[in-house]
Amino acid sequence: SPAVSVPAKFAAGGVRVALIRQLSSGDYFEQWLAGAQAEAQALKITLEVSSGDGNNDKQALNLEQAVQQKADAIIVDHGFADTVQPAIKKAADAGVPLVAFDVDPGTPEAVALTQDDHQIAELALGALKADTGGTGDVLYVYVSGFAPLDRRNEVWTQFKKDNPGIKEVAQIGVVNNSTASAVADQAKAALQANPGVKAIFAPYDEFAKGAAIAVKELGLQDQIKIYGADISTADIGVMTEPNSPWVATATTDPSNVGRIAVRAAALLVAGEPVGPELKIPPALVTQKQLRDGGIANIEQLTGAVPELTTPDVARVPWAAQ
Ligand code: SR1
Repeated sequence: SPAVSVPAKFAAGGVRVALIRQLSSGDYFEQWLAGAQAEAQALKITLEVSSGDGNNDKQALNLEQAVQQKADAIIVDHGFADTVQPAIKKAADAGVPLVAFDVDPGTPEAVALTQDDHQIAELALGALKADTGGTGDVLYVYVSGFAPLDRRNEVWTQFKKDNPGIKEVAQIGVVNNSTASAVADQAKAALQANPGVKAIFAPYDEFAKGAAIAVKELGLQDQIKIYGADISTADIGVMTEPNSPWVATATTDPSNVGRIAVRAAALLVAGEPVGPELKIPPALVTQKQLRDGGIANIEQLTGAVPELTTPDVARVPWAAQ
């Protein structure tokens, strides 16, 4: 049974949390939202969701509206520092509790929630190094400005210095409402221009999916392997299909991270302590592990890799265990 009684405002179902998103399309963001919604329902929180759909000014406006509408707490999900930080500051000045996921809030008053992006890149690149022996032409997929991708890029930059046999022959990347197909088009062109590529570092699942489409369409599955980030049931399908080039991904459980964001917001509303930073560790998931384990979906994966579930992070003391 719960360690403390349910705060009255939660018991009455009177808590409103605004979730202010930069992006909403794609497996990662859909799973994250599903987790946030499930946790909100469990805690009797009304989650008011908006998305900028890639329009950063729209996201900032949504954030300002949430302050005006007196949300009990605000979760900012992704975004660019220059557009969201002024609105985050207004929210903090108004005393609204804040959780910032995958964006630098620019103020210590907001809880900064991240996945361990450095470890995500290190795990994926460790697999790439093991398979390539630390030499060979590599295609890199990256878009700057997204905090998690920028952190993964720091690791890639150091990795290239530490492994001079690795040559980045091209960098591609786009983030939009159809990232995978846009990256597939770019990857096809890059691979045709660089016929010696033997690995693709694509640390976002939409990037990895796009890269896999390109490799398959060019018939290069025997030559090129893909090292990605993130996971979904659809991604597991891509990784395990016959002759798939996507051999490893470093990932959290996205829905678990969405749950944590809502728990952290709930704790702030209740005046309970939450660390200034919450960093969720990833695990490396390989194609071999998925195939050998007969793992076909996220539920089976989290059963096989229980560390992807982190119930002690931002645990809510009044919630049923
Ligand atoms: C466009 S940023 C995409 C990344 O955000 C989250 O951190 C996911 O891990 C994804 O790779």
